[in-house]
Amino acid sequence: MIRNFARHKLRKSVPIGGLWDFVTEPEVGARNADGLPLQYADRLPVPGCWEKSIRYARYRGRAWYRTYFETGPSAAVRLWFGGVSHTAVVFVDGKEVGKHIGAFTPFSVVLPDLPAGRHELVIHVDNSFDGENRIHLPYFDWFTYGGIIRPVLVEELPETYVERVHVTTMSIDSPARLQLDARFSAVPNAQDLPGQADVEIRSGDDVVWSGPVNVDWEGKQGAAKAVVELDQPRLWSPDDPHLYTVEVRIGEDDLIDRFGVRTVAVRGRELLLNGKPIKLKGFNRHEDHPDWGQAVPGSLMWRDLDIIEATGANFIRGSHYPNNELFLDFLDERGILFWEEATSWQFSAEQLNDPVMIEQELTCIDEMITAHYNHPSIIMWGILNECASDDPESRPAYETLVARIRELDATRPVTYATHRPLKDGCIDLVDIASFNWYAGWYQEDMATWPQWIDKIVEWLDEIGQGDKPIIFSEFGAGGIPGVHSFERQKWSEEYQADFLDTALRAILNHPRVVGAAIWQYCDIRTADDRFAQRPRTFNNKGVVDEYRRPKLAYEVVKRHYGG
Ligand code: ADA
Repeated sequence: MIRNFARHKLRKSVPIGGLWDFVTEPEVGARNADGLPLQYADRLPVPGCWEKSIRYARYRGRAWYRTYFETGPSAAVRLWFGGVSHTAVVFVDGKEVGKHIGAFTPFSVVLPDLPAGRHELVIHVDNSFDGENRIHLPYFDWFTYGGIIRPVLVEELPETYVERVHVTTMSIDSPARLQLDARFSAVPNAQDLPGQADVEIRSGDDVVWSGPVNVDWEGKQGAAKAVVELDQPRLWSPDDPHLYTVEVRIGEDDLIDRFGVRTVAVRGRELLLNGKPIKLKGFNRHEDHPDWGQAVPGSLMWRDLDIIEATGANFIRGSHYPNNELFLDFLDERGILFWEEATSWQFSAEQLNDPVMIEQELTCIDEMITAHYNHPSIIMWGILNECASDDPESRPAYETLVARIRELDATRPVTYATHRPLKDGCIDLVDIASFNWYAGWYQEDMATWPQWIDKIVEWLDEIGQGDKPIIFSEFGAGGIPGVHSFERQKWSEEYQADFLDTALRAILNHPRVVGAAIWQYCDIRTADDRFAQRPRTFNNKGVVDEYRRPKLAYEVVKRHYGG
């Protein structure tokens, strides 16, 4: 399962997962003239994380994957990668054809004039912490796996093809107004650049809008824009997560995507969905499981959503990176609201002043928003989790990243999770003030929750930022599965349950707070270096453990969230 609907009727698009040849860098023997290995010691599943094969359970570094694919006659071949962790160099028939930094965003390589036939595909994958990568670092409080962690596709393209289509809801009253923005490309020696593309919008099987749209070409890049009016739109919402389909055809190529007709907005202290205030009750969720690492299969994603929804939650924060698009498809279908953020974790002001790292963050933002724009479940974009937002030296980085998000998407609110309340210096740049706070775990006593919320709210008012929605984007306590204590000591399931009971009562009942995201949904593996503060080398703040077995806290959350 790659996506939960067909993306094409015309374009040939073939998944090439399966067992690929594999060899780690130190095991490479003889190489060819281009430096590629001649022999591969092993075979590993793709998608997958190599740490989930016992031989490579503790391997960190560089490794080679190889497979073969067949193509028919076409003007170009596109290789699409859903995510390679965390750096990939791509070789086709021995030649380097592409490179990508960042584990969690899709990228592709287009090869014009690749002859029909059998081709060798080699990927040099790197999860080490040296080299050019600046956005996956060894101190993060989650484990950075190695491997081709998301699916791979081989696509055959004609001379002109659809790159993407973005659909924006401009207004929802009948007739709803939608803005359509489609982008096209042509291969370098394309003869004919069609002046029109055809668009069809469907609700279920009914075509509700169709028409030709004009395509303007600049060189080999084409763009088409149109305003679409829909009578009696069926709005997307958690109660009725209705999805429309948009199909774009140009010449012999097509692309199908799904969208929801809905608006998200901030009005003063309120967060509005379709013009009505919403309250977010949710969890932070990492993509991780002891058996699959970050290459979480679709069936587990679906089960995670069962477990989350059964608490009464309506919201997930995808901490701390862009999520697998299949998961986003599921959120769209189930009507669960989502905060998606670009990859980051506790960067210092010095790191935020490194132009290479900012470039990599910008690429991550570009790829995330371009690919995920149409998902109605995404109701806000996030950046820079717990970075040095209190240091004036960091401000330019916040300004640059927020500006890029607004340039790519003017419709969704922007936020970042700060753990520096009372001294943060960038909240004026974003639409929602989001706080990570751990009163009763890292700070003081859990009984101080109500006072802390008041203090944070007063401080926001004092700095002139009080007219914004407030989210508690993280709060949680470690509960080691199976550890019980009459004394309700830290690390026991009882302490964790008490903590969440106290924090949720304070957060959900506070009139100024519109959202809560518990840290966290499930226990996750963390970086080895964190062993001293993280028993089992896990972040143990999940309300279910790493195998999704409930802890005492799960029922407590359910009572608060109304499940
Ligand atoms: C931070 C961070 C999380 C996690 C959490 C914790 O708030 O954003 O990724 O590390 O703390 O468990 O301490």
